[in-house]
This record gives sequence, structure tokens and C-alpha cells, in this order.
Amino acid sequence: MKETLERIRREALEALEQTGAAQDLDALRVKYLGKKGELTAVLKQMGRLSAEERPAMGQLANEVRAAVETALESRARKLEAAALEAKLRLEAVDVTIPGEEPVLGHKHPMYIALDEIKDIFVGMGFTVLDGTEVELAEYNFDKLNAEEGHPSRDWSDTFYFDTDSRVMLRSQTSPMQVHAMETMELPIRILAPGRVYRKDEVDATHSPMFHQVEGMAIDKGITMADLKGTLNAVMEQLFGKGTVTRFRPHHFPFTEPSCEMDVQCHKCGGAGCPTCKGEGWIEVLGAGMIHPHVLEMAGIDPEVYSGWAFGMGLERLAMRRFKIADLRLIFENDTRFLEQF
Ligand code: 2NM
Repeated sequence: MKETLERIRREALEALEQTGAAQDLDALRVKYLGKKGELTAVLKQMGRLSAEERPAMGQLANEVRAAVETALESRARKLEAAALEAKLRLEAVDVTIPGEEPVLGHKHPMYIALDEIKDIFVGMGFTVLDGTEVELAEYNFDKLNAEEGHPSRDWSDTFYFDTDSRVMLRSQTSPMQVHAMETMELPIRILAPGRVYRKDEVDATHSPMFHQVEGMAIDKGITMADLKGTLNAVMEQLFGKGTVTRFRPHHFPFTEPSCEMDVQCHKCGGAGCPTCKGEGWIEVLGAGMIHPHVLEMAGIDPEVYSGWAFGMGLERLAMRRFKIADLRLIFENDTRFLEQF
């Protein structure tokens, strides 16, 4: 019996040493310590021993049971630790591997130009407005002195939504200025940039959608001198100190008097070159004193208040600024083009 117990201990410990999985440990536990296990079988034979032999054999049996239990326990803990180790190794993240650089977009050259203009005007106390692109013809035309029959209201020029020419895609950003006159408290100083729509065929200089920036200032005692002084200061910041400008008479329905503003060509200093197409001057915007009737229609008393307004095309400004020859490049948004600015 002593030999049997010693053999059970030897074999059990050896088998445990070689197990690699938790299920195998359970099988070994059943095999040696279970109700029908080998050790139990030996213990059942204890009755056959003499009274002298029994205590020593009982003690040995207990020792063997304890040894196998301890070995099972320690083997289980080792397997657990090994499994955790393997899991950690598998899930390890190497934080020193360089990441994948995300492909970032690029600010559009036109918005680079617009942001500059916004900064300049905000620095002078102007508020930048946002407006809807779907407008009433009343705000796009009537309240801007372009009454029924004005050529710009023609179906061949304007995108209308309805057959009675009431709702349309705005053809200028001026309706935003009318809304401002009707709703804002005086004095008003605003900048109104955004998309506008006209029925033009696409070519190197035309697009049915383009961008404008308009602006205006209304207060008591505003004169043409304020218009010239403000816009001259803007052009100096945009094109550099000492930029020379000139104002030519012009006509717009919503301003009186009206003018166009040129800056002297910064390339040739006015002598004439390819940049200014030999003119010496580059046209930058239209402007004027807001027509008294336009003020009146917006509920502002032209006897008390006066104001100036201007409008310019953003694409044209960006094309000049960044020497872009074809308008279509501005709208294609090819990143190889955009990344150059
Ligand atoms: C231009 C030129 C001149 C203009 C006028 C107004 C308003 F609403 F105050 F009457 N908004 N924009 C204006 C004036 C626009 O674009 C070439």
C-alpha cells in the first residue's frame, strides 16, 4: 500500500508538471482525488490494514492528498499567469510606431482672401453677417430700386423658383443689407459676404454661382469722404502701404452718386503691364452713397441718416491676388491646385 501511495504521488506530480491547459488539470483532479479516483480507492482498502499499520498509512495518505492538492493549486496559478502574459503580449500596443498622417484639406484661396477682408473690416468695427441664398425678389430687387421691368429681373438672368417671379436665388448679397437696414439698430456697420446666382454660361470668367462681399455704413452725417477714406484704408491693408487709388463715376440703381474704385497696378506702378492689361489701373469694386429712396423703403429717414455701400466680386479678387488665370480652377477644388496657396 505504501508503494501504491508513493506511486500515486509520483505519477500525479509528474502529470501535473506536464499539463498545459486548465481542462487537463480538472481531469487530473478527478483521476487522483475524485470519488472514484486512485487515492480514494487506496483509502477504501485501509480497513484491511492492521491497527499498527493504519496510523502511519493514514498519515502518508493524507500527505499524498495534500501534496497533490498543493501541486494542483500551484499549477493552476502558473497556467493562469502564463495565459495572462500571452494575452498581454498579443494585445500590446507599440506607442513608438509612427502614426498614419491624416490627409488634411486646405483652405480655399478665395476664403484666404475673404478672411483677410473680414479681419480688416472687423478691425474697423464692422459686423460680419450671414444670410439666406433663397430670397424674395422684393428684397433682391424692389427694395434696391430695381423695380418691375428692370433688365436684371429678366428670366434669362435670374433663377426663379415660381412662375410669378417672387422667390429666387439671390443675384447679389444686397438683400442681406436691406434686412440689416430693416432690423438692426442704427448706426449700422456691416459686411455681407456670400454666394450669389446668375444665369451665366461657364467660361474662364463666368459661373452661374459666384461670391460677393458687400458692406455698408449708415449713421448721421456719413458722406462720400467716409466712403473714400474707409475703402482707401482697406486697400492699403490689402495691397500694401502707399497703394494709390482712384474713383470713377458709375451708375448703380441702389446708390447715388455711384462710383467704381481702381487701384494703381502694384506690378508696373501705373505704366501698363500684363497684370493690368496695359491699363495701369485695376478695377476692384463698385460703391456709392445709398440712394435716399432705398433708405426710405427700409424705414430709415434719409433726412437724418445717410450711408455708403460697396460691392465686390470675391473670385476676381482671389484670382488677381494669387494670379489664377481661369475661374473654373476656383470651383474644381482639385487639391493639387488648392495646396499651392
Ligand atoms: C455694389 C455697388 C454699390 C450696394 C448697395 C447696397 C444697399 F443695400 F445698401 F443699398 N448694398 N450693396 C452696392 C453699392 C453694391 O456692388 C457692386
